[in-house]
Amino acid sequence: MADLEGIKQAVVKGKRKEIVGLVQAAVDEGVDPQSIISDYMIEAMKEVGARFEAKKIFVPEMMMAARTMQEGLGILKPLLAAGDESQTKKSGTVVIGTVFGDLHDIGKNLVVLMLESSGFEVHNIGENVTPEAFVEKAKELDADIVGMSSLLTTGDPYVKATVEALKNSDIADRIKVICGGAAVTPKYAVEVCGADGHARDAVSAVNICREFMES
Ligand code: B1M
Repeated sequence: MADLEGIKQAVVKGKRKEIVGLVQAAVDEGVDPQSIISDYMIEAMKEVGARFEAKKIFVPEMMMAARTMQEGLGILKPLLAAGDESQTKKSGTVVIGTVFGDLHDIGKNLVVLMLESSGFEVHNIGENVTPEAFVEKAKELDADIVGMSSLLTTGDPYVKATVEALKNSDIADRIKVICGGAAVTPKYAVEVCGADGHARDAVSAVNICREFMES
């Protein structure tokens, strides 16, 4: 039987050598890759965050957990990308990055993966991205949507600055702006910063981007 709890514990404890075998075994037994991510790996990262907050672990352990999750995701990514075969035509162009000062990339990369597997053309411009770089890339690629991820509350001013830079640019009438990540609430993103939408997870990010393209 698939050891799903073992997958969660391998991420929590940063056991990189174990994760690949455990995830592969679960996949071979037919466990839904999306469930492995959402119900076990993301839950594991929440536990890692709680342990860090409680000072039971420190940055090196958090880093090992992140690397372990990324190794596990490496097995699952191709399966997710192949998942939605109904999406054959391009759904829209999205530029996405993590805001200035923030190096967290796991959640953003999951959003990228889900958008790509839903037919969007996605340009991942990385982490620690300045407001100006978001605007420049969106212009260069004639993007339909710009997405930003923010995990640190110290990133709030950069979320606001980025939304404002986009909304004050000459492409403001052509693009929609979406924010997400643990540090950003819907109220802050939409009411305070002026974004067009907020998504709490990768699946809702896809749904909101689809709504943007339909409107
Ligand atoms: Co950091 N870190 N970290 N960290 N880290 C958090 C975010 C923290 C909450 C931990 C804690 O204290 N409980 C805390 C922030 C506190 C705060 O600001 N209030 C924190 C801190 C303090 C820090 C440092 C400052 C620690 C230090 O150095 N003293 C430092 C900052 C570095 C920097 O960025 N400048 C730091 C460093 C790191 C590591 C490098 C060790 C590592 C990141 C590795 C990496 O990303 N490659 C790390 C990790 C792993 C975490 C936790 C444990 C896990 C983050 C994660 O990957 N979650 C995190 C605690 C937590 O989140 N519970 C924590 C899994 C991921 C799938 O979820 O990213 O939320 P998430 O993404 C979700 C949704 O949010 C949403 O969809 C995703 C999938 O469902 N989403 C979007 C995300 N982006 C979206 C964009 C969208 C839409 C939806 O539209 C565009």
